[in-house]
Amino acid sequence: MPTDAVPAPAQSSATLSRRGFLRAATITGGGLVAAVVAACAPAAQGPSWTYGPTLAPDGAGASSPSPLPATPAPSTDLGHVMPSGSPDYVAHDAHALELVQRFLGGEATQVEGLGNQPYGDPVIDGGAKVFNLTIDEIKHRIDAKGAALDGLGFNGTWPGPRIDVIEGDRIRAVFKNNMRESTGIHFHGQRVPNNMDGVPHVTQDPIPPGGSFAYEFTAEPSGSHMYHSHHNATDQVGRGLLGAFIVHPKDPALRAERRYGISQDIVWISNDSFGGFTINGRGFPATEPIVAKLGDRILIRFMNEGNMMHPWHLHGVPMQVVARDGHDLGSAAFTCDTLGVNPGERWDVLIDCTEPGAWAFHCHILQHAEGAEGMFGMVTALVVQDPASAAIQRETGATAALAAASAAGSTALTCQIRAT
Ligand SMILES: [Cu+2]
Repeated sequence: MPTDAVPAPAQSSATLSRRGFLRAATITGGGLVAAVVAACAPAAQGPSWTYGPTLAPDGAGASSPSPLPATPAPSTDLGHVMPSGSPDYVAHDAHALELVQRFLGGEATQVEGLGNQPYGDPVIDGGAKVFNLTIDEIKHRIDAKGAALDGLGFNGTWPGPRIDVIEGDRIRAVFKNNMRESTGIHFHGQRVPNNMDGVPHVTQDPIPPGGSFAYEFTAEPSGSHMYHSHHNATDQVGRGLLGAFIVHPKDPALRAERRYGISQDIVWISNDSFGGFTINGRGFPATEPIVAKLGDRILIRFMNEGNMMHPWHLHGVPMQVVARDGHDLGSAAFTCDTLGVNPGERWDVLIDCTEPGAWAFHCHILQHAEGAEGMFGMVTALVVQDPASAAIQRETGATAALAAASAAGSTALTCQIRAT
């Protein structure tokens, strides 16, 4: 690869991409909720994320115990408000199950306006890579059922397009303000000339409605960075004026796909303002799952564009933290299962997908992730498929015969879940 070429974000080598996973889940139909991976190993016991069946291999006559946890008996301390068997508990379980079904049913692909899509090839002009971006008032959906919000977007999406460049590239980013209010755009983490810093009344005049501004600078340092509004920012960033600006190292050997052998390069931008608690502009159950193959190593670039710290917790496998704010941690790299990401910070983590299953991946401030109506907001899942095993299909109700749908073409098992 020539050193001035922008590497495309690494694609999943999994048989099913994230979207493919959801499509497969969606097209199964007939009462199926989703096809969930070759993760259904007998050892994988637990609640609905990693349900473990006790099934006949052909699925015929299979009768598995419900993988959903039994309604927990309330303890006698501290005034539980939902005593066992109460209507509140029944309603909670029904809501919680419905939300998981919506997630597994592919809601992420059913809501228009997915952000974070690669910008693509820029125009080259006088040695500069030119990125043309509009700043628009948009209607944005956090999930499929909530009302469309009066959001803001770059090129019509929240987050805006993912921009990938090479360290040392000359960048010209031209923003056309189509909003009815002024703005200014800051490239967060980049060493820009002072007059390109994007702070209205400090380094430039505001970009008025109908106006444009070209930010020109040399892309450095490398790493995970962002671009966002720096004007009326609580409102403008909170409503969607945020995006990822990835600067790949000039030395190809240092780029993530070669250095770490990753199969996916994933941007994860959190926000917690106008649209509630979101990952890449979406709240559970419309968040995108991460789908990988057993043995894959993936890279996640956490970016916090919100106003609160969010401790991201991954079940099943640890995270290796290799960079902060674009700066390599070197020998200070560390391993954890919960990583707090403060507003403005970016953290790069590697995940070795060594354990098959559907692993919950969520903010561990519980008010940001789960409540009396079930999970919401900052929740997704890392789905690790084992191509050598059978694919699993999941069903609510106990009557429908499930078709084999193994991505690997091997014998399908079926998981049945009793509807609550
Ligand atoms: Cu949080």
